Amino acid sequence: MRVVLMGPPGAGKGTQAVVVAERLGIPHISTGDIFRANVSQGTPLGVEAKRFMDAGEYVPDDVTNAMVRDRLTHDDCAPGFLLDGYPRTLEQVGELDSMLTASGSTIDRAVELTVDIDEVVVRLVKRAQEQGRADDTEDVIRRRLEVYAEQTAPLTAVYAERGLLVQVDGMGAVDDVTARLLAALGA
Ligand code: B4P
Repeated sequence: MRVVLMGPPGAGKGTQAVVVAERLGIPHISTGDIFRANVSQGTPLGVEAKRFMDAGEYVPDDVTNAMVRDRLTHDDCAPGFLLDGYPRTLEQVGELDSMLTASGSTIDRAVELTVDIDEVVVRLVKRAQEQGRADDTEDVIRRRLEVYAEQTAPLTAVYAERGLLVQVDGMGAVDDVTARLLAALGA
């Protein structure tokens, strides 16, 4: 199964993707996690990505697309994958389409985790206190929410037109959200 998981910052994408991917027996591919791993290792990709992430902006499409293109060629992606936080722009949707067309496959489901924006800010401020992530300061959280609304929210319409979109309520306890997600994916 090839799944795209969408939703605003703090919707619970990373939290849920780990459990759902394990249950489905497919790799969890988080572009945010790959960028953060590169930042902590000080690679050239990490140095480039950090400038954008710390400001709450998206990393440029060419950088992100090349990274995903490479990751999807790994053998563990043959049975499917769960993409967490990609695609985030219309250009990334087009690139993902072309990567999949080249391998003769398609996306099976695009899942949007829906949440109330006030709750998202509470979650991210809490994570900032617990983990000190550089992009979880209040100003940057606000900017990330704006960027999501401008550039990523419109993508749900693209997947809805293709009949692939399913919306899942991301509010409430983590386990309850997981159960709703698995049900929506027929797992
Ligand atoms: P991401 O790593 O994807 O960060 P995120 O949107 O904040 O989501 P995350 O998965 O971390 O948080 P979650 O909602 O699970 O991206 C970070 C940055 O990387 C982007 O801003 C961008 O710069 C760059 N980037 C990534 N992908 C890119 C792309 N495709 N193109 C360009 N740039 C890209 O959880 C948030 C918090 O809520 C956690 O603390 C969690 O414990 C808590 N939580 C989760 N579920 C909860 C629940 N049900 N109840 C209470 N708390 C909950």
